[in-house]
Amino acid sequence: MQRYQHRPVVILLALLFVALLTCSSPALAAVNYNIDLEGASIDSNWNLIDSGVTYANNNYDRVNVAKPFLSLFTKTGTGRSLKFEAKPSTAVKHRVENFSIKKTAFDQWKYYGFQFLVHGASGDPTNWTIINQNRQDGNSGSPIGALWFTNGMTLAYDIRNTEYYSYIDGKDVIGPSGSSLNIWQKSISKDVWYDIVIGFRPDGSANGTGRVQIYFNGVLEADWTGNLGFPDDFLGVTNINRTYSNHFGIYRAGQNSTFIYYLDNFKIATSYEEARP
Ligand SMILES: [Ca+2]
Ligand SMILES: [Ca+2]
Repeated sequence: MQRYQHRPVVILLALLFVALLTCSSPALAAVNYNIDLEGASIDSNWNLIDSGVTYANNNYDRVNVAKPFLSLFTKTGTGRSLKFEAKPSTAVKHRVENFSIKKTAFDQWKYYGFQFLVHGASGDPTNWTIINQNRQDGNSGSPIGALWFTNGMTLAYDIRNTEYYSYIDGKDVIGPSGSSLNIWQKSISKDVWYDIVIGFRPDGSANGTGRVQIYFNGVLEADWTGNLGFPDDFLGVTNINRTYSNHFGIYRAGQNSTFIYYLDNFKIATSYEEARP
């Protein structure tokens, strides 16, 4: 009798294990953030609050940009979007940006999906104009992933790694293969809403497992694999961390023209399907 007395406990544990296995798989994917701008507000410090989450401003420039504005202009004609505006000026840089997520770990997928429109009152960019960027923590250098207008109305996605960089923690240096690697380009019209989803998985090492996917209007247009981001101690910078922050808004070289951009249904998720705006 003695040897069988634990049998019900063993059976119960086995059932629990099976139940856990069955339930855990679908929970792996998740929408982390959903910035639909409905019921959102912008406080006096230019922080965005949507569905109880605060997206802190990263704005060092309140002279050459306008305060972000909750607009009635949307793709569907209902609800709210977020309007960003940079003004014409000869200042070196213009910045009106908010953080979406900070200290995001490397070696895992995040998908950043949103709708956007460049207003017809905007001048064609004449210098770099970033609308979404991933910046590696602990390095004040250029972004490791940037969605940007490089010149004119060509939207591009560029990445950086140990071969491609332009500025590392105060050292103005260009990588052996150039300042950044372009992996996608698209000609954009003003006054047209577009959908984009950026899949981003930095590795920050030399094993080539970093990956970026660009879905444009529902079509996979770029699927790039390689080294993405910087390893610890790169070029002697001891505080480079294998985490990054995502910023959205406008960050550009100073230009003598207006740039107005609308953003809506910005989702951050662990799969493309969930991040589709
Ligand atoms: Ca909301
Ligand atoms: Ca909306």
